[in-house]
Amino acid sequence: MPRDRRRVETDQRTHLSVVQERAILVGVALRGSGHDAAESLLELAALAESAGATIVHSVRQKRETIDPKFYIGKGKVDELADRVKSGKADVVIFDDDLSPAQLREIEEACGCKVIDRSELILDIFASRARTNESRLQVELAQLEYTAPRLRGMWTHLERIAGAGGGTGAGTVGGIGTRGPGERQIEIDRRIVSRRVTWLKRQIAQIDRRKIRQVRARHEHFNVSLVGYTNAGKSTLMNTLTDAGVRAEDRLFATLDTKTARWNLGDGLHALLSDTVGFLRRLPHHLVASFRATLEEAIHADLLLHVVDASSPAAWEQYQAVTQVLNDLGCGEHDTIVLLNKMDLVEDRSAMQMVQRRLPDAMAISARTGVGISNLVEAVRKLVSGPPRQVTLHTRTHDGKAISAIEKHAQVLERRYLDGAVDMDVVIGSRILKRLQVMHPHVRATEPER
Ligand SMILES: Nc1nc2c(ncn2[C@@H]2O[C@H](COP(=O)(O)OP(=O)(O)OP(=O)(O)O)[C@@H](O)[C@H]2O)c(=O)[nH]1
Ligand SMILES: [Mg+2]
Repeated sequence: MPRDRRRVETDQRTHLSVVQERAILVGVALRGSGHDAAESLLELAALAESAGATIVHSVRQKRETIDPKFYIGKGKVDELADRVKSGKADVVIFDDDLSPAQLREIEEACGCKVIDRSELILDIFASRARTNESRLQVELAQLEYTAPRLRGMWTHLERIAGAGGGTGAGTVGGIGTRGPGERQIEIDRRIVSRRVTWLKRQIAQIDRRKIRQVRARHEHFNVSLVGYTNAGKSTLMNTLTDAGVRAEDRLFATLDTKTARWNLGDGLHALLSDTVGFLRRLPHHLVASFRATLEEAIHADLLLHVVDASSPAAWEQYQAVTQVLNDLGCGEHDTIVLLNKMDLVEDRSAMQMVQRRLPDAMAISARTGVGISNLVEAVRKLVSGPPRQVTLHTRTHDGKAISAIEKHAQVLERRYLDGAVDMDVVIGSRILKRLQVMHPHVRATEPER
């Protein structure tokens, strides 16, 4: 397996199985912080399991302030060390981001690897990245997060390297060591910064190509699926198109965008793109690196914001996604909110609360197809644009233009004169624009009275 190649060289072993790590999770509820630590810890558990860990224990602590040295305080760290021993844990995962010094102190006290929330998320992305584009994006995010922590993390890195660390994005030495951090022990930090510069240049090139690709589709109506990870975006993509994308019950199943034609009936269509999912407190380096991947959403004519209505945290997830969309500069885009997984909703009252706050949201199930025809109808209206009454002028021998007009418009009256035909029609304003792109000689004027 390529991801173990470096370890084999350093350890002189012939093969290594993928480590199924035993993890202890730690969450801190800071008084007045306003974030729900219990809910957040559940999400951390889902993330850790998505990364391949087995959770042996979760620790939650209420605090007034954080401890500068140990984050959770010396007493709690000692308790944690006992838990590590008794649970035979390999890794402790914190739900917050720790300083390099805190990581080192806690590792020392617990005698095992300690990683924080951002490192875990970056690690999941590293293990999921399949295309060259997403690999470069993840590596950049990892280097930018890790590099500033390098000085303080020297011993931390040495210890991981001693245990046989990985060699780059996509490599593995257990959770949190798939990053490029380990190989920097023996390398000058200047090399890291050179690599960062190189990665940024590569990504900028990809960005430019992507922007060209996205712009080339401007004559179509572009729709992007956005939403919290695991909300059902890819499942909906498969229901609406024959894209056949991967949909799975795990976080961040999709890292690469895919675009497919969505036939809306009666000759209308849109291009539909699946995108990477969002998460609360997503490391901002990751969002910055994945900007190109989110280019589809940035330039879309319409966003379909998919919400998992069966989740008790549906409203918080909706807000987290809205926040990231605002940060990306697409908060003002036309958006239809889709309350998905209606077939799973048990707690109607929680869902009704969301519906009261979002009265225009449409209830659907990507799995059973409930509500999909209403969605298609709503999108058809947007693709057509608001109806206008106009007079279209063309030649009687231009059968193609005439049949296109007859197909997409409601013809009220026609007048023939000297080989020309004038047609009074009602037509969607967007369809009219597209019709004129396809048939440039068709003129439109205000209706003759
Ligand atoms: N019961 C039910 N399950 C659904 C529905 N939509 C999606 N799912 C399930 O939810 C899980 C996640 O679905 P995906 O389509 O992979 O979610 P996603 O939003 O693409 O997730 P990421 O790519 O990880 O961001 C899968 O197990 C789907 O089968 C639905 O309407 N009903
Ligand atoms: Mg997906």
